Amino acid sequence: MEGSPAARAKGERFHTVTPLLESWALSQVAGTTVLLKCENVQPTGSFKIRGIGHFCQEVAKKGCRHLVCASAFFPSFRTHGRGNAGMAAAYSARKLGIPVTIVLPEGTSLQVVRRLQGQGAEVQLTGKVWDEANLRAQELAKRDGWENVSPFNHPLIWEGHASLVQELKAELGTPPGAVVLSVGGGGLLAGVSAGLAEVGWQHVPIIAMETRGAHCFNAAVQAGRLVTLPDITSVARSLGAKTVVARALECTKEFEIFSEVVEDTEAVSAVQRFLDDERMLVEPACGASLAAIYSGLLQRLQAEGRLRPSLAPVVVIVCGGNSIDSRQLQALRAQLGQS
Ligand code: PLV
Repeated sequence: MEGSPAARAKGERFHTVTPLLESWALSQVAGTTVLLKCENVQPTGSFKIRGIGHFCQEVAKKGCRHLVCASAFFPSFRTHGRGNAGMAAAYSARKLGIPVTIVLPEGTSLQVVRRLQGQGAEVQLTGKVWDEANLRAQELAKRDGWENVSPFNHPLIWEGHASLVQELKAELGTPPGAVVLSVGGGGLLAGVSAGLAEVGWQHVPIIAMETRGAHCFNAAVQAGRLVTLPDITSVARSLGAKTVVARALECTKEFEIFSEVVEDTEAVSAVQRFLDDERMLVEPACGASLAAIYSGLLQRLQAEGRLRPSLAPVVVIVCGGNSIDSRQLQALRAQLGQS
């Protein structure tokens, strides 16, 4: 096994060091330099490969024989979408030569299923939303030698995501004025927080974005305890965890985190404007972060004195561009009355 591709994969890095690009258009809107951390160009189309790749490598070293992962996906009317966590787990498992089962909510399109199967994954469909698929994944993971890959709830996942901040430190040297990111289950938030602490940037404010109807972090922040949303009603299904991880809520005590919620219409307009401005098509989950700029939220936080009036460059994490294509964007705009 020593020299086999699977053995070598245990030591190899699965993610790419992503570009950090200055956006003229977004900087104009924000009145502050905006830098884009382009996680949409990762091998599996989102930042997820950082944490999930790291997690899968570590459990493979410990002898895991079968991986299982529940993933959320972008529901489509006619077209496709894919679970970012599922894609990252399937990719990592293939590299490691370990079988993998991906559990997705029912209603996932055949195209998603085929794409995951194309990565060599076995696919199971169950439940209506991610949380229900996850229960099934947890059940399967009780089998001997099986390991459940949580898309966001494990210290190894956060450790993997933290590599993103190490790249920022290496490229920027000095701390950014703020980091804007999207929150689903809270893994990216927990990972970026861990990374900020690691590089000595724990004072850098984080703007944590969600869409209404997938706002489990904001609900928890407001209540001061974990809250389970009754349902996911936002179109940003990749943000669709009903409860945020406890670590995300703890982070609010250790870091300066502004929890902000935008409407689906704002997230989807941001996707359209970003496509026109930067010629990159991203999914609504990422549109939530871009809306922090396009909807004037950053400037509002400055006006309210919560962020400094003259800020160092702000980093927006362009978290993923997977679960969308031009037809889906059109359909979303029509659904939200934008076209
Ligand atoms: N999406 C997960 C979990 O959903 C999934 O299964 O694909 N941006 C994008 C593009 C994402 O795909 C996700 C998570 C997030 C942001 C949010 O990251 P998190 O869950 O670590 O907060 C429920």
